[in-house]
Amino acid sequence: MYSANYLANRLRKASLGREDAPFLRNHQTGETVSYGAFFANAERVASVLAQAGLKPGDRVAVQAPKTQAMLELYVGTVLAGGVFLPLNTAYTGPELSYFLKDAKPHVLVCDPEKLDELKSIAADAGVAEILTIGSDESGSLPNLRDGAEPEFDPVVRAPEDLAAILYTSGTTGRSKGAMLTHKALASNSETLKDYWQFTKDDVLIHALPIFHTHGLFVATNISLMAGSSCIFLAGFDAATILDYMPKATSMMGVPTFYVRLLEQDDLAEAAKGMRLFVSGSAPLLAETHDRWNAVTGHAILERYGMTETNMNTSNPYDGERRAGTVGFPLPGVELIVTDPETGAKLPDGEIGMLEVRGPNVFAGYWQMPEKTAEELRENGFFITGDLGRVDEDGYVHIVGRGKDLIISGGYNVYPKEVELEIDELPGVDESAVIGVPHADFGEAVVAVVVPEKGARLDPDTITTGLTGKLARFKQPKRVLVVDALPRNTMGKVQKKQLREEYARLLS
Ligand code: MLC
Ligand code: AMP
Repeated sequence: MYSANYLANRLRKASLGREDAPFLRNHQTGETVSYGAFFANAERVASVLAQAGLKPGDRVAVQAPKTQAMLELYVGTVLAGGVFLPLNTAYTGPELSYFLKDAKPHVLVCDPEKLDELKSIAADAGVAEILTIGSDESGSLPNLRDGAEPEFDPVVRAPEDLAAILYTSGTTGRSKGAMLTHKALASNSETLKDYWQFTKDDVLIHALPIFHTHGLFVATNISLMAGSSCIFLAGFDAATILDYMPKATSMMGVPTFYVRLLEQDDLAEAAKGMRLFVSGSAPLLAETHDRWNAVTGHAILERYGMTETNMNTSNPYDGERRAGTVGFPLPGVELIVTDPETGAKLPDGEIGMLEVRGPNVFAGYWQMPEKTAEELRENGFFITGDLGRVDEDGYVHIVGRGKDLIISGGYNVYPKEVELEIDELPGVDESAVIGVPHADFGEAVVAVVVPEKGARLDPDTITTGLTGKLARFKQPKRVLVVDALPRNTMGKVQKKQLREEYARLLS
C-alpha cells in the first residue's frame, strides 16, 4: 500500500489489516487512537503539505508541543516525500533563527502561542508557510487536516533518500544538521524491535520528547513497526507513570526518569507486570541500575546511541544486562576502538575512540562537507567522540568523552556555545563552562566566569543576561565568579582541574 515509500512502508506494515488496533492512548485527551485513524490522519497531513507546495526533499521544521498531531506530521512528512526537522521546544527565538536559516525549510509548524514571535524569524529565513499545532491538539494544521481528503498516494522515496534532519550541537558552538536516510531509520528500528522483542501486544510508556532520536525514532518507530501501542504522555511525571505501569509492558527513558521513579513509594508494586525498562542518552549509574533491580526485580536494559547513528549497542534482552556497560554492537553494526590521535585500531581491551559503521549511520552533516569529512571516514566509520573499551566478554564500556560535551538529563550542552554567549555579556573577560555531578540530571551546567579588569560581576547578571538567548536547559545551574582560570603552560584552560575542584558543588 505504501510500497513506493521506503520508510512509510516499513512503519505501516505491522498494522495493515489491524485498523482498529490501538496505537496511541493519549493521556492529554483521554482518547485512544487506532492505527487506521492515525494513518488516515497522516495521509491527510501529507495532502495538506503537498497543497502547500512541499516538493520531495523539502524540509518541514517543527517546534511544537508533544501531541498526536505532531506524530501525524512526522509520518505525513515522510509520506509526502519531505524531510522532517524537529526542534527542541526549549529553543529560543535566536536559536531557532539559526536552524531555519541553515535548513531553509519550506514549512514551519509551531505552537500557536509562539506564532507572533516566529513569524518574522520565519520570513527572514524564507519559510513559505507557517502552520500551528497547540498542546490541546488544536491549531491551523489540525484544522486543515480535518478538511483534507483522507487518501494520499505516498511519494516515491528510495532507501538513500533523506527522511529527517536532526540538529546536534558541536564543539565549535555551531549546530550541525545530521542527515538521516529512510534506510538508516528503518533498519535501526527494525533491528531494535527484534532485539528487544517488541510485538503487537506491547504497551510502551512514552514520556520522552519527540524532537530527539530517543523519543521519535527509537520509541515511536519501534512501536509502529511492532504494531504495538503507546501510552502517550506530554512529558515526564513520576506519579503519572506509576499509575500507568500496571497497564503497560515497557518503558524507555533517560537515567533521570529512573532516578526520579526510585523516589516513588509504590514502584515495586507498579512495576510487577512490566517486561522491559530501557535506558539511554546518558550514562546510567551502576548504583541506579542496582537499586532498580533491588526494588523492582528488573534489570534495566542500557543501550548506547546518538543522533548521527541512532542506536549502536545494546545490552542483551536474554542474557546478562551488565551495569555500567552499554552491551554489544547491534546486529549489522561494527564497532572498533581507535587511537584518538592516529586513528589506528587498538588491541582488544584498550581504551580509545569508539567508531561505528553500519546501515544506521547518517549520510553526513547538512551543507557542511568539511565537518562531515572530519567525523565520517571514507571507509564508512563514524568517529563518535565517545571514549570506551570492549571487555573480554564483548561488552562495550563508555569511559568518557573525547568531545567537550555535557549531558544534562539526556540533553546535550556544548560548553563552547554557552561560553560564547557569556563572553558577550558586559563586564566579562572570559568564561569556562563545565559539567558537574548532579543527583537528578546526572550532570549540570556550571559557569566559571572571570570579570574584566576592574569590573564587579554579580552571578545573577550572568543568569539574567542569558535569558532569551539560550534554551533553559543550557543555562548554568550555578555561576561562579573567579579571578582567573587555571591554565597549563601552553595557556590552555584546564577544565579537568575545574571539574575536580567543583565536583561536589551541586551534590
Ligand atoms: C529541564 N530543565 C533542565 C532539563 N530539563 N535543565 C537541565 N537539564 C535538563 N535535561 C530545566 C527546566 O527548564 C527548569 O528550569 C528546571 O530545569 C526544572 O525542570 P523540571 O520540571 O525538573 O524538568 P522536567 O520538565 O521534569 O524535565 C526533566 C526531564 C527532561 C529529564 C524529564 O529534561 C527530559 O525529558 N529529558 C529527556 C531528553 C531526551 O529525550 N534526550 C534524548 C536525546 S537523543 P527553570 O529554570 O525554567 O525552572 C540521544 C541519543 C540517544 O541522546 O542515545 O538516545
Ligand atoms: P546526541 O548527540 O544527543 O544524540 O547524544 C549522543 C551522546 O549521548 C553520545 O555520543 C554519548 O556521549 C551519549 N550517550 C548516549 N547513550 C549513552 C549511554 N547509554 N551511556 C553513556 N553515554 C550515552
